[in-house]
Amino acid sequence: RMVHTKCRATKYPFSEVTRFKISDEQVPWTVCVPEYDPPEYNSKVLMNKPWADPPLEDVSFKPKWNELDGKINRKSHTGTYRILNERPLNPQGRTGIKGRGVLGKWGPNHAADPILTRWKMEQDKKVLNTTTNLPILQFCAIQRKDCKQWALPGGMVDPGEKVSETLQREFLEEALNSLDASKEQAEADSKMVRDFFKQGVEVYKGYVDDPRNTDNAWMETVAYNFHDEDGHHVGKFDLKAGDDAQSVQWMDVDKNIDLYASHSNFIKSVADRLKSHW
Ligand code: RP5
Ligand code: MG
Ligand code: MG
Repeated sequence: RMVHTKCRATKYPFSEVTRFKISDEQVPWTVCVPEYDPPEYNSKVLMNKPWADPPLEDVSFKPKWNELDGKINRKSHTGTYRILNERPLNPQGRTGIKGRGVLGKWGPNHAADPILTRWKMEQDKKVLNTTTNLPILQFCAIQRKDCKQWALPGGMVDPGEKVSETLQREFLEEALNSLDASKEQAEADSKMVRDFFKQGVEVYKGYVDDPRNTDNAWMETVAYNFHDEDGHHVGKFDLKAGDDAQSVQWMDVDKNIDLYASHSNFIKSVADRLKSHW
């Protein structure tokens, strides 16, 4: 298993907080690091937000760790996480910062990522990479408004929501701008998406190396591939960025693409599965 790196970058996102520096070897909790003294950061943005947990000190807050807590899923895809001093511990190890940063939930924060793919075509033929001689896959990428990085059009699973619903909703919001579309357009798009998303394949379920992760709060996701083999379905959609996305495009799949968090690892699984150029 690879050690997380994106959530150890010096500066914590949307803050002036500097993470405590640790080496790769010092990441696992099982390795003793007596000098480890990370700063605590809890963003004020989370105060009184209905989608966010209360502060841990709040006496009325009694989270059920490692369980389905009402409508909030506090179970981890990675197995049972540890609780130390009444705080959930990041299953991947140290991040150089404690608290929950800007994440809404203590412990796992569940997301879902749709990976829509089609073949790169020219004059009705698949385009091959000149080095590997393998067909080039394209995936639907969005540019995040928050950090300007390219990413999958994923998002958080709402309390009580099914992952299959999150995948469709986030794709509609971020890549088809459903929140600003006319009622007619939004209905037509959601019907197309509902039909096309029937044939999804799970390619990843687990921890995400997200820059927002902390020692006590982290992202997890379920990523599904929805592949348009003949390019006649989503491959033809009129993409339009919306909500958290400022741009959207079909991006060529290649090992050198620099994506948000660990998204390129998920895309690699799709490239393997469809035997495309990587
Ligand atoms: C990543 O953050 C997940 O893989 C998903 O793409 C995303 C969800 O967060 P928001 O897009 O809602 O900020 O860790
Ligand atoms: Mg979103
Ligand atoms: Mg999003």
